[in-house]
Amino acid sequence: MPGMNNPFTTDSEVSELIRQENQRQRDGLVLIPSENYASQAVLEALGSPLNNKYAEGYPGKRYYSGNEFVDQVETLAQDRAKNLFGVPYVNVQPYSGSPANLAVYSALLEPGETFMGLDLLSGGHLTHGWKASFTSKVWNSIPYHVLADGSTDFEEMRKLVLEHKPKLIWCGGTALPRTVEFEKFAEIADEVGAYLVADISHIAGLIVTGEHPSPVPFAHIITTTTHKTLRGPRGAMIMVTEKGLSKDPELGEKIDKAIIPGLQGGPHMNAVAAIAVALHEAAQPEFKDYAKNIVNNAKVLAQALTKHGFELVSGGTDNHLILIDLTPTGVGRGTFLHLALEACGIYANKNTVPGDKSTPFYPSGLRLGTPAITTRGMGEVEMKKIARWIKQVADHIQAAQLPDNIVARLKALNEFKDSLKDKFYSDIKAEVKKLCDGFPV
Ligand code: DSN
Repeated sequence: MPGMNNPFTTDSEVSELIRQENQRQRDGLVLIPSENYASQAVLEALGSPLNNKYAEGYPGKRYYSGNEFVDQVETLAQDRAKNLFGVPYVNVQPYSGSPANLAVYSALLEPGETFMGLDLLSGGHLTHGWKASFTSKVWNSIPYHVLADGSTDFEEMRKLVLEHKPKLIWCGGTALPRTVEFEKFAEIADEVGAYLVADISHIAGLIVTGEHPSPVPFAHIITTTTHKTLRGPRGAMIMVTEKGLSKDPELGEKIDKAIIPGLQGGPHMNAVAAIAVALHEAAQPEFKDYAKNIVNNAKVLAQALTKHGFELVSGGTDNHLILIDLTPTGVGRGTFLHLALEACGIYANKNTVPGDKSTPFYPSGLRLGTPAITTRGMGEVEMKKIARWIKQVADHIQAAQLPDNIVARLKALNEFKDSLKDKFYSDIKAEVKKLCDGFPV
């Protein structure tokens, strides 16, 4: 079967690009906290003939024929998710996280109704109501924020909730280094009878292993992608809890209808099968060790970075993710550091920090995480090495500052990109590759 190790031969151009991307993933340090290495079994399910099947509808109720086996695949994925998360209802068909979140809006709100979500600049997701997202154009978005130390500003949030009486409140985000306090969110949401929806995309793998508290007793609905700490294929799930069903016994059917015929056509049955495989893997005892190691590695990396003088949002981490605030060395420097690290084969991403004085395109922070390098088996020694490289690179680019003027910014960025051809970067890249060779994917 064609896979990452045996690219197909009928299209040499695409096949060669896949080979090169595979090599990049092996030779570099993937520190982007939302990326991971899915298992060969997951990749094979994705590349299987299930790709060829149309299965609009749900098991036992499809619009096309020939569903004997895909029905069983989808039921298996549903049952595994229900058991692993402890929920009575799940939909495994969303194409990815954004469509899953859109389906929740469409199941719960009429256009124009009010909802709340964490502001993007505070670490929320685009679909939690960012001004450029479709979600804030169709529904009325009221953002809440985090404080300078990275914790949720519950005082502000409660005030806004009581004032605007949102019908839906999102909790969770994409750049939160600390534990999400689901119980506190639930207390406030319950005061106004709002639906609490937990987006656990980043931490799903930590939740199923007990490394992060579960939102199940507190939220009505839970959405998650399946490719981050859960280490499955790109895809998503929407779950309804017992609490959700007691609020509205038809919530499950409403979500199902929001997905199809509301938003999507045929589910990607190859992805549904790969989700089933990933859920099976996540239920194994080894996955518990994996999740524990993710968190331990993140803590060690955070401590090492702090020792090197970096300022971390919230001062550290409780999970898989670290957010470095580069503001003390200049506003908007995340872009420069992320590019310089990329030149060394170290992949992290530029990110806004709470109260960022810059923009999402030129943010002042760097977001990094340990799920992918932990999959490779790296541990404390490697975390310390990685922290040293990040320090070396940050010191090397100290002079790079973001000009205020937009035209000057582009010029500065282009000059900076040119400077990355320097031997300083290729030397570190060679050392990074040497380390990676010791931890095969
Ligand atoms: N793009 C994802 C992340 O990196 O966190 C969220 O959708």
